[in-house]
Amino acid sequence: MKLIEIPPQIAAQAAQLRDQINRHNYLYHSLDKPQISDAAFDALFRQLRALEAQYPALVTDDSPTQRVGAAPLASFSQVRHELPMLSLENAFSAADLEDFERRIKARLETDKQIEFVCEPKIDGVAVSLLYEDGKLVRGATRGDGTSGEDITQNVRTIESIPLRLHGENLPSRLEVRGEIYIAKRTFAAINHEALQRGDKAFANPRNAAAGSLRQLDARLTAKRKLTMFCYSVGLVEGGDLPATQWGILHRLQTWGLRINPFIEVVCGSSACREYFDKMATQRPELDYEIDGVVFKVNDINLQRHLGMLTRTPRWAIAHKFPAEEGYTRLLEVEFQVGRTGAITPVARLEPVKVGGVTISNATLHNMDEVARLNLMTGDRVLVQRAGDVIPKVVAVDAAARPADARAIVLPDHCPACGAEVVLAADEVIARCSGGLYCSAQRKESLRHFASRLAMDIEGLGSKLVQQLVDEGLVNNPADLYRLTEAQLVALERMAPKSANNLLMALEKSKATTLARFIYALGIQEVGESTARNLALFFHDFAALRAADDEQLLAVPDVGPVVAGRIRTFFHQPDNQKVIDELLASGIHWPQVASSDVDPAALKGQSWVLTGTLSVLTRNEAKAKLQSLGAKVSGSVSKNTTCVVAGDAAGSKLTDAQQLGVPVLDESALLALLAEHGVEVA
Ligand code: I6G
Repeated sequence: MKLIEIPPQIAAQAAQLRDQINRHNYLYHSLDKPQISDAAFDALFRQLRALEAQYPALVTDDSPTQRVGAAPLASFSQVRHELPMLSLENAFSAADLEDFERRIKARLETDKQIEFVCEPKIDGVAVSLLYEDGKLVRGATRGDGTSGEDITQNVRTIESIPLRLHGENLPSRLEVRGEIYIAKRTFAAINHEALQRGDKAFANPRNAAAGSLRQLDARLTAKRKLTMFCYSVGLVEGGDLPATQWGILHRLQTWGLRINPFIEVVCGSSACREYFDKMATQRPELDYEIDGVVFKVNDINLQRHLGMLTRTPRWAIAHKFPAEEGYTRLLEVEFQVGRTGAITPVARLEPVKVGGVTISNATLHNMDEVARLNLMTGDRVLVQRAGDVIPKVVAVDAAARPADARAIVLPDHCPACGAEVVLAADEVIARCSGGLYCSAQRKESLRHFASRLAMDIEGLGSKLVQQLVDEGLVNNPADLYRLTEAQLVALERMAPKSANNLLMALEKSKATTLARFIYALGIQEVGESTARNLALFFHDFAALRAADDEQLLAVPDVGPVVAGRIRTFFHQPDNQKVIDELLASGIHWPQVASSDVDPAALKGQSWVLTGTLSVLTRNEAKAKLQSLGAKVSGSVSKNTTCVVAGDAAGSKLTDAQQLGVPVLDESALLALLAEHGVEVA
């Protein structure tokens, strides 16, 4: 290949453009003080891209044009943190804060006031960034604190994270820690789009940020507009940092990293409490979720003196906010019909602002919950948003009950199809008995079938499903694959291009996995994780269809109720017909690999899971242990073989320590599973 020589003035121009872009990025993202318009910034960016296109040898991997572009990964690799990423002790009251200060003074044997750095605690995802000679070389999740996932390609897409640090006295290796998050406004837009597509909304911005960082294709992460506040350093080699927490944070800022603008230094625990109250007032106005504030001893030498407990530093504490609440009036209760006919009461409320968010709906879960609350329409109710965006009614102000309050009565007929509503003796959930005759159930089943974690049919959201069902074009999932362009363009607001896109998305969705297909069928009680276990166990769909109770009960996570649901589903003639038609339409998946897992490797052992795991969900960890024959129990006894302790593990960990039961952290569990051939990616 002929290399084009780069004229020196072109190289200098590219370097200058890169510096300008990095500087304006810093002014905009880190200092929140933009000096040029978006259009002027875009013009600089376009110029640099044009030069790099003309002279590809100019491209460096820390060029601002190179944030997105890496090929999608097959899986994330694990990263061991050279210094563990700790957790924080929690305080819930002024007394806890006073205690914190008292312990510090006692340990330091001093009566002098202690200086604390205070900052908001961002409700996001903790990460570590490693810079070598100023260049970002690795991004990793906190994971279990000992090891996390390598998310370098994903953090590179985040514009507030510099690909190269600037300024003086950079250490040769510097690990920066902080919280990646999604702004409230961006979160609302992401959820709006998800709902339009018919996908499930994220429960809160933290889940949205975590989900976005766990994308194997960094181009998807780039679309999510994540950002980051840095709050401390980990590893520092080949350079010195200031001797105070405050100084370190501001040094990070001069190097191009983003720190929170509300950081303050105060003296003593009562000033800390004042800061807490101030941030609690400020909280609704912030464009990001915070769940409390963090206090750290400012003097790094004192921090060193104080040292650490097993998982938490003695020199820092998180003071958490209580759940946000507000009173309003229950205007009406509506009954929604889900995919499996479950009838859920939903509270329609007089709009009320709680934690800066206007709430006008809340779930009431089921009629037992309505009875437990002693709730009547017209009541004054207390609504809570506990970090989550799905609010709930937590109490009734019985003294304020109006004279015309009305009892809430479960309808005896389905509000969508009029079929009888039944409440089985052993269930709390009432169901519409209309089955597939109920248009609400049909719509919900189709929405589920098309959703992202099921067949992932792009463009087939709730609105379109509603149109297709209402027009009588689609009654079951197999009908989707029979749709024609002519039928689609005849729908209101459906342009030929959209019709074609949908047909292409339907065609694309035919190449799936066995686990997704099983999940898409919407069998009651068969969620994503059970569908995966069924696929791994049976490998073959025909074998699953024909499975008897004994075989089903051998699948991890499947008990008698779930086994019964699966058998009933596959015995139903209507379901059999739809499945045959789906398979005939060309839905296919790669053969599920037979694994070398020994299903009796941990036979006779009893395991307990506690705390929050970060790589696996608790259910996944449970299923994987069960796939090796272990029993997973909810409480620790002297017969427990081992306890797996995640983050913020509670009394089960203490029980294990007292009883001398071995305790593993998540990374040790992952290693054990991998040793036994269980996939953990
Ligand atoms: O989880 C955390 C949130 C915020 C932190 C933290 C923090 O500082 C503002 N700081 C430390 C040292 C740790 N976790 C371990």
